[in-house]
Amino acid sequence: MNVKNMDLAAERIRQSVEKGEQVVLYGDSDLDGVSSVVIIKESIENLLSLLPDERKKDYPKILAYFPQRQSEGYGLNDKALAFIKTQTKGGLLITLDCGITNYDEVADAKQSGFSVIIVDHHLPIGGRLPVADIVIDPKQPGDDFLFKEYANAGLAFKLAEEILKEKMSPMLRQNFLELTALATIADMMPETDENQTFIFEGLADIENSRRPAIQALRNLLRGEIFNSTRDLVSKINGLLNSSRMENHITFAYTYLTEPDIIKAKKMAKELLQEHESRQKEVYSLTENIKAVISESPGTPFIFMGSANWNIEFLGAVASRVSNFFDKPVFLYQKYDDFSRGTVRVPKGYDAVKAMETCKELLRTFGGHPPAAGFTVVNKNLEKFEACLKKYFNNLNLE
Ligand SMILES: [Mn+2]
Repeated sequence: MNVKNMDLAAERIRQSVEKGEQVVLYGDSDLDGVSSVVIIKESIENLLSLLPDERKKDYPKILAYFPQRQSEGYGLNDKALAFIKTQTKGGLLITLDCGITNYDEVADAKQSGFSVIIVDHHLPIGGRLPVADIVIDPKQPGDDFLFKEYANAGLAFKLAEEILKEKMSPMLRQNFLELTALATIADMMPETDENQTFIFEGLADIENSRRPAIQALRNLLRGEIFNSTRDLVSKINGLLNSSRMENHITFAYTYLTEPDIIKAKKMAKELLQEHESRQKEVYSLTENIKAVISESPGTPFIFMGSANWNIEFLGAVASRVSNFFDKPVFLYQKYDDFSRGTVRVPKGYDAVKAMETCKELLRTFGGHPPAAGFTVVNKNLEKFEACLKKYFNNLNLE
């Protein structure tokens, strides 16, 4: 018993390797998406390495694409597809950590000659699925597999196991599990069932990681004292949380797939510097918001935004503010016509459910109960706030 369609997707991916078909890996740009892309890319490369030499050379290079959150939003989008079409005429498009709500875009990709596999762990809206060839999502209707709370990297790992079967060496398995553990923690998935195993096994030997990127970070952090492997992991995850992109590729992806330890060490230093300046931004914004909120206590939730705030930092800020006041927090960056926001809520609340009650007012929304995001046209901002107020007031009465 496995998550639905794992076997079908693995078979389809093995076929594409057999045929020398172009593969496009389209991942969300956070650590979970990036780790998922790395795992599938390296699984395919592993299969390729077993092919005879004369066949290897005509194999098209795997294309990876990550949408930039600020300019492209979340998930598949038209601009991205247009770019991908300039790079390749059809092939196998695999979305990772996104795609499950991209109805139009998936249909468009299909029409343009792509086969589409969706690997996503987000909730399909109203149970409706895009017209992909194969959908892996434990939350899709008809998936009877009991555990549903995998990070997307957990799904990618299970798919890698199906793709490679006995060809997966213990070393490669350990290598993939490391990324799966980091992503499961970064995505704040519940640490139960198989997630617990992934984290336990993935972190067991992280100090001796074979991946140059992880080695380089461990090296760079030698001077720091960590009370536990968990502390080390939060630091590593924080450093990998860079928003730098080049040619539709995240820096985290370039870094994690860098085979050369010398180059990886240089990149690790850049990550550390970036992280430090990001920390400063997050700290000052958090303190500003705390000061404003303390002047008006008593509200059931916090809803704030500004054109001067950078969405990039708002997730981290919202987490801190939510922890501090023990209240649901909605923070957004205001653009010309619409705003993009991020939500963090304390235990017992459900950010997605809250927004579902206001969905007519929103352009997009999605995520997980503790952490979610939305876009809303600016003329609906006040109505959205009022709608949330009603929801949270009613909730507190229960
Ligand atoms: Mn995810």
